[in-house]
Formats: sequence, C-alpha cells, structure tokens
Amino acid sequence: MLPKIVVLVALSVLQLPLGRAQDCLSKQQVAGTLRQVQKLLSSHEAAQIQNLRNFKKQLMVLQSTVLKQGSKRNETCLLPLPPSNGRRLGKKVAVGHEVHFVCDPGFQLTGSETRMCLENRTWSGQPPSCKNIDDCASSPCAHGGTCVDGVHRYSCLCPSGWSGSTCQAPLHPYGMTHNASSFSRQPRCADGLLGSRQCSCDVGFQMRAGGLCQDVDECHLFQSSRHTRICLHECVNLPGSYRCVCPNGYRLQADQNTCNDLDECAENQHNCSRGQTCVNVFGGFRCVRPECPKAHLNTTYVKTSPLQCERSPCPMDSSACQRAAHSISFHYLPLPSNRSVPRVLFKMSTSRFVGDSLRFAILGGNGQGKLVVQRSDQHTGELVVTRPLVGPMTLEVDLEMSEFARKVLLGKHIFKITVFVSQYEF
Ligand SMILES: [Ca+2]
Ligand SMILES: [Ca+2]
Repeated sequence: MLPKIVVLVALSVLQLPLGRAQDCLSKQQVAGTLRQVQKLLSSHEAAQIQNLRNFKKQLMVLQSTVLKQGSKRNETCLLPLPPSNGRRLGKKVAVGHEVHFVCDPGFQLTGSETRMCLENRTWSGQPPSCKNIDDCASSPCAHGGTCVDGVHRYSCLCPSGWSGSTCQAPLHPYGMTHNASSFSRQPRCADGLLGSRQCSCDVGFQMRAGGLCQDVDECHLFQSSRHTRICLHECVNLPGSYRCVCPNGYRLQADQNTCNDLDECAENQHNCSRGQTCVNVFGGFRCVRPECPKAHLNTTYVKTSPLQCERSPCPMDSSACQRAAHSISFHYLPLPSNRSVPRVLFKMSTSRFVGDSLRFAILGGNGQGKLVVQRSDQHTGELVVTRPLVGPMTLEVDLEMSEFARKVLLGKHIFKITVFVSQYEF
C-alpha cells in the first residue's frame, strides 16, 4: 500500500508546476520543481525504509516473546518408557526433539522406531514394542516334534523314539542299521612258525562252533538281573559292544549307563506360556498357573506372587473372613517312582512366630493313607510319605498351619502341595 501512496503524492506535486509550464514557466522553474519532487521521493523512500526496519524489529521482539513464553510453560512431552526387551535412545523431551527405540537381539520392533515430541505435547507415531522373532517359523522339528521358541534359538521336544536337536535321530539307531549278519564275522587268523594257524576274534566277539566270531550279547547276559544290570534303563546290543538308552526327558550321563533328568525349565526347553510357571519333574516338566480361591463370605484373596495368595483386609463385622486363612501358598514337588519310605517330603514353619503354639493338619486331597503330617519340633511341621508311591501319579494335599496364643487363633496359612511322581525310579 505505501509505495502507491508515495507515487500518487509525487504525481500531484508534478501536475501543478507542469500545468503552469504550459503558460509561461521558464526552463529554470521546471528544473527547480523537478528537483523538489526528487527530494520529496528520496525523503519518502528513507521514511519507507525506516518503517520497514521498525516493522522487522517489532516482529523479532514478538518472536522472542513467544519463544520465552513457550519455555516458561515448559513445553515438553512425558519421556516414553522403553519397550520391554528393548531400549530407548535419547532423553530430550522438549517439543521438536526425537527419541529412538531399538530392540534386544532376537527381537523385532513393531510400532515407531523414532517418535517426535509434538506441539500438543504428545509423541508422534505409535508406541513401539519388541516381539520375539519366531525361531519356530520354519517348523524345524522333524517327526512331529514340538518346537519351543527361545531368544535367537529354538529347541525341540521330541516324541517317543526320536532324539537330537531337531528330533532327526532315532533312539535305537544301531538296532536299525545293523542286520543279523553284522553280529557274526570271520576271525583274524595268522600262520604260526610250525605250520600252525592261530585265529582270534575282535573285542566284543567270541569264537563259536564252525569257526565264526559271534557278537557277545551283553544285554542278554547282564541286563536281566538286578545285580548285574549294566544300564539304568534300556540296553541295546551292538556288534562288538552295547549301548544304554534313556527314556524321553532324560539324558545319558558320561558313565554311559545312568540317566539324569533333563531340567527343561532351567534349559528353557519348555513350552509354558508367559503367565505360567514351569515346574521341572523327573522325565518331563509341567506348566502351572494356580488360582486364588474365589470370593466367598466376605473373604477375598489376591495373588501376591505366581505361587502365593494373600487375604484382603476383612470387613469389621465378618467373622467368617476373620477365621479364613491369611495366606495360601502353592508347592510342586517332583518325586521318582517307588522311593523308599518313610520319607520327609516337605517342611513348614512360620517366619514371624508370635504365638505360643502351632498346629498342623491335613485338610484334604487325594494323598490320604499315603501321606501324614507331623510335628518335627515346636515351630516346624513336616509332610511324610508313609507308603511307596508308584508312578506315574499326581497327589494333591492341602496342609493347614494354625498359630495360637493362649488357645486363641492368631492366624492360619494353607500350603497346597502337589506331588508329581514319575514313571521311572530315577
Ligand atoms: Ca554286543
Ligand atoms: Ca525334567
């Protein structure tokens, strides 16, 4: 707008002297008028530049005021949490700043890798999460084995008769690859000095009638008797030797004849889901997720750990709630089959004993007649197996421990015991 006004003013000034010039203005007069107009234009130009400068200054002042106000109001976003199994890079949370996310090895990021703090004080993009890369996606376990996904690895739970990292190896490989003729072979013979001929058999073979070397069947010879048996579990005869084999869930030890339980929980070879607890048992594992009792007669329980429930505070007038157990804990005990008895399976005590006596009792379960509870000292009770338990079987028993002071009940605790008895005696 300003330049237009300036031009209009200039023209109107110019028009007056020019009008008169048509009558009688001298050349000098015209030149003087033009000089005046030039001066006028120059002064307008200077004023214009000054106006623009002032305008610029005001704009800068306004900008800095806005920025100052912004920082005063602390325009930041709340620092986002890193995803589980991942990390957050960057800590600046002011508007316009970015944070980045990366996942641990073996995990894949979904959501936004980079998020920016926006004007409205929220983060751009989607919250990131790190998902375990499914190492089982390629179905690597052969012969119907169950694949268990791990971090950057997988393991296979093999069906009966198969072993190996991908269940590729038959448990009785030698029995399959050796036919009957492998068990007899020609002797090694050498001519003696006086025309005699001496023959001998390889280790593990013995000379039979007809001059052939026949394999010694170590399994048949020794395995059948309890006193001479050479393998803890199964014996497989081989040409010139033998081999011990363990059932599924066990590992053959370095001595080549005993079998030890494989701890699937410790070695992460289980398929328990995230909310379950893995319990190692002899020859296998179990996935458990015990539940607290449902609310009943003003009594409610909350889970304080995967294997523990605590009673919520009782309403003032509820005596049923006051009498209920303060806490319930879950215990899982693995036991080989047919162990000698009597045998103490479990001991119970209280860490905060304030009364003068403790009482122990079996409340219920299917272990009656095989399990008893008794006091071992003033502060300890124990669960004892009194009859041999032949597996596979699962026994459940609920034990109650009550604390008294001058015959007044102070509190109760319930131990819910599950005994997993294995199929084998090891
Ligand atoms: Ca043999
Ligand atoms: Ca096991």
